[in-house]
Amino acid sequence: MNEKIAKSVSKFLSLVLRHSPETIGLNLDENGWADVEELIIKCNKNGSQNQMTAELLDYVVENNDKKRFAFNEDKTKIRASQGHSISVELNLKEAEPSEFLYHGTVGKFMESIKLDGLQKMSRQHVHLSKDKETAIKVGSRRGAPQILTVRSGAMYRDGFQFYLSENNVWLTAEVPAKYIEFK
Ligand code: HQG
Repeated sequence: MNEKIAKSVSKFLSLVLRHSPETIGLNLDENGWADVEELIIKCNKNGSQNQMTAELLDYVVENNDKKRFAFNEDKTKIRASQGHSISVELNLKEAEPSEFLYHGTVGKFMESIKLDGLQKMSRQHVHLSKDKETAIKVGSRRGAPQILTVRSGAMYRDGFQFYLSENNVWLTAEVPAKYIEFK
């Protein structure tokens, strides 16, 4: 499989399964699931750069570096495991986080984060990572990464809820500034 094609398909799937299914006239149910056959037909009709096939979709779901997408049990449906800006009910598993989680961002957001804490911005949750390496990758998408340490254990004890997505991203509604270690 050509990795360049797989990456471009992953980006396209992120767009239609997380942010704007209407781009190709796709329907998502309230839990974020799209019908696989409908997705393939509509990708091919309406703008995916690559010819979409069941094999290509299988390959991307299986080999995606962050396991961004998942099939249901009988593989008739597909959805993104996290990262949505549209409102979907993922029935995420609530979980107890480790004492610290990490968030990768960039310098230009620091002043605002110091004031308002971490906010979900255009997504459904604030995204946190269990290790610094992952947070560095997340921050690097936008420039020189700045890594924030979140006192997730303290937040949890104070009643904040945390969720672990299917692909092991930690999610929460917000992180007030007092729980962030700025170094
Ligand atoms: C920042 C990717 C100003 C925040 C990644 C971030 C992740 C604030 C940006 C997933 C702020 C939002 C999510 C505040 C937060 N003031 N800026 N109060 N609070 N920010 O893309 O965490 O590859 O919505 O630091 O790997 O960067 O797409 O969130 O820089 O897991 O699968 O506002 O997206 O996954 O940006 O990334 P995003 P994120 P995929």
